[in-house]
Amino acid sequence: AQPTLAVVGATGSVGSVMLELLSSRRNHWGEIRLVASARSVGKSLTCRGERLDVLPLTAEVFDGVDVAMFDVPDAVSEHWAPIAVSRGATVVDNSSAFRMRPEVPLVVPEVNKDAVKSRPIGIVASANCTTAAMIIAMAPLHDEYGLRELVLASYQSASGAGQLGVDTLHDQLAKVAGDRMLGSRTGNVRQAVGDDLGPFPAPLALNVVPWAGDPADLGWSSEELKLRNESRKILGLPALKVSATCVRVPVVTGHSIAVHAVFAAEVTADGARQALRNAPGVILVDDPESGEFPMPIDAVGTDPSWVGRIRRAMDDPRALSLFITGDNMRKGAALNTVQIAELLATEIAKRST
Ligand code: 11C
Repeated sequence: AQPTLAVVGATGSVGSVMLELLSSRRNHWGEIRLVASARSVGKSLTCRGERLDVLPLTAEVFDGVDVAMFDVPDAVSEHWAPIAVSRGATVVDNSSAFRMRPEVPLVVPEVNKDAVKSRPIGIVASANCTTAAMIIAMAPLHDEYGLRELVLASYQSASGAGQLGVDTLHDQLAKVAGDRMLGSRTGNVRQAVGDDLGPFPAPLALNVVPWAGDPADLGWSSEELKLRNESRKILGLPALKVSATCVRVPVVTGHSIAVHAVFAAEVTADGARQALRNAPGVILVDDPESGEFPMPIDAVGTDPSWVGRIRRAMDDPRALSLFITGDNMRKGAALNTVQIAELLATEIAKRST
């Protein structure tokens, strides 16, 4: 029999991309159970062409479940993932609750898929959206040149902050549309947007906001520390130097990262392109003279990390500058989680033959 899958957080914005992926990728699953908080009960959603009722999050819902994908807030994962495990499921969690625990593998399948094999507490963590998009491109460059340091600036879209982020951006864009004075010395964007900033600390329309996540140590944001800590763990480089500035931009979907990477060996732009050309999960889009750059408007709805603007640093033969864009709802969230769940399904299928 094919394994049973639970999707916890099925009614959320990442949950809905998970259902799309489960409906369009090669099927690994027998029964699929859609699970959400009590307020979503009574709803039904389509998955694999079938209408399924949303079930409430209870311990019993995990009975008979082989793999449970979670996309819920950290505190919900923290509470419910161990309960799902106690009922016999292996959990693939997309929150940040377990990512840095030593006994939990943190997996981006294109980079470290073998890490899923050791999961002593039955939980596998899926990486942060910005980290996942970036690390897929940096891993092949690390294999080629030996990565020593990353200096990063992210350009993160509104959907990273959930449906409320997307709705807030659209509402603000409607408020500022047509007023050609806005953003100039005489037009006040804050006034036009009003006080309701949704999940953002400042207006996002006609602006960039150098803050994503929660306050962490010494002035860093949680999102910036995730990029550092998760990159180190996924690449197995505990001493990797990482300095990130995370910025929210008025883009609906698609997180981008400007990367300055320093390596142990000397690099060339052509060598880097060669290393990336056949790398899993990467698409090389690097022909600026014909207007080909990685951009969120093109990457949205696609699976790979789009990589381009590859240059050797003018002042350091061991450093590269490049730009990466990926769909934060797909590789950054739903797709990475689904890919990990599929690795587990394949393992279960092998075990039962
Ligand atoms: C954002 N990256 O764009 C965040 C959302 O650690 O999975 C995802 C947070 C995470 O706001």
